[in-house]
Amino acid sequence: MTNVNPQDSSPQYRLPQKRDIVTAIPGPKSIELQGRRAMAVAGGVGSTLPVYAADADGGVIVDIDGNSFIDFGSGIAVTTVGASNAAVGDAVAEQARHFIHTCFMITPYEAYVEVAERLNHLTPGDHQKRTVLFNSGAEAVENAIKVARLATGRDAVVAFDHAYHGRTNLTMGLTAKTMPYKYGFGPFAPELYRVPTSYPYRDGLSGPAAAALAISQMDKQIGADQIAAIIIEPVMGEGGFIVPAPGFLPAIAKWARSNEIVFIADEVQSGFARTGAWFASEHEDLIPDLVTMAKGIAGGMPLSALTGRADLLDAVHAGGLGGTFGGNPVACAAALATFKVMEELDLPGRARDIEVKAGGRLHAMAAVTEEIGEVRGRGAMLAIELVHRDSKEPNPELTKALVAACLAKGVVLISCGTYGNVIRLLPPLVINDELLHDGLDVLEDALNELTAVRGGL
Ligand code: PLZ
Repeated sequence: MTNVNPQDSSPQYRLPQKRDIVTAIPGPKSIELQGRRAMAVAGGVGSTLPVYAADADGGVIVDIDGNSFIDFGSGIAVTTVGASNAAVGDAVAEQARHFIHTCFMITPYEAYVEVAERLNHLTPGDHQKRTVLFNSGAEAVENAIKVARLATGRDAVVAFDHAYHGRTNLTMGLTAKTMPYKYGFGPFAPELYRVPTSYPYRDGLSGPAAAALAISQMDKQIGADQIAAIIIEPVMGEGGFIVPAPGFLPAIAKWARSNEIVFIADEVQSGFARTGAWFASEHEDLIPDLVTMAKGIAGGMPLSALTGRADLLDAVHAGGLGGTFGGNPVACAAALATFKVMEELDLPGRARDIEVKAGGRLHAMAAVTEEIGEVRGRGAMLAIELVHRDSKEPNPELTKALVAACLAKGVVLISCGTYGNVIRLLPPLVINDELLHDGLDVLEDALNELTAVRGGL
């Protein structure tokens, strides 16, 4: 397990931190398991990669055939402190030996209260805050909307183009992309509206100009005094790691405030050190009314949170918020250990360091690769948007081929984007530099090979 070295506060690893491919990919055991899976697991569940995990630590995932892959995905931005962090594992085991569940709504316990205290402190702004815990990102988002509607007495909720907020009925309605998330699963909840976001590479607009467009639509098409909440990811995740142009988010937040609309920052993917700050909202000094969190919060244990203005969260009647498993004690123990590791290893600082190192490499690749339309992101939430040569036409074919080529060479990469043409880098923040560079070498070679072979097509 990844441990903290007491001498120099660097991560220590249990598994060898190396890329090592010993079979064809997928290997025979993964192929066999894939056959069993097809007969047992619902066909609607996808898996990006055809290899089955046996072990993971620091920056590597080892599959059941003994192949060691460099992990550039962190299970979609979750295993920020490593997939088997020793401190998190110990906290989980210790809590499990005492009690795994009592239900906070029946017999409460300290760890839940302590996580709430920590989140009230860690999230942006020093106003009075309250926290409620759930199991998934979608559940946190769903409850943020419930709170905003009750507190404002209004119905309308605004989300943005390219948004991703989850797969439950309400959050599907907020998510922008139909395939695979929404297709055929409607009808969706009423009073959900969508307005344009800021996507500098594609809209060419300044932050204030993009905000003016969104605000005008909200004002004219919905009516400011009808809107309960505006929800946005400060760095849009599944939609393509889109960083809005400077000034966009503050302008939207300011308009929300002046119209008593609840401004919700969905930090499910961007939170917890990932972007080089505890929360991505901090990069533009945003103080959201409500913040939704999940993914990296508990070292891989399922936990999510909604933190925000005390007056909003306390407006809800007692018993109005909850759930059987929400704030499970084992998950809370994992979260407290995770926060400690993030502080001890200064993982926000490490994310900024990765931005310089990996971001620099990606910019160098972009300088010689016409298919890279843009390099963007914050901290260790980095991406390249792939296009066809001499145009901004999305290139999902190259994206798919690149993911497959990197996997075959031992690098786990995931794609995203409304147009399926964005490669995202989300390494665990405890990955060492050697592995980071080795993974980027593989990406660079694969990119060179594929763009040369394709002759720019
Ligand atoms: N809000 C910003 O990124 C989850 C989903 C992948 P859950 N993103 C990855 C997939 O295909 O299901 C996400 C997010 C933002 C909310 C969510 C939802 O979080 O924990 O998956 O419910």
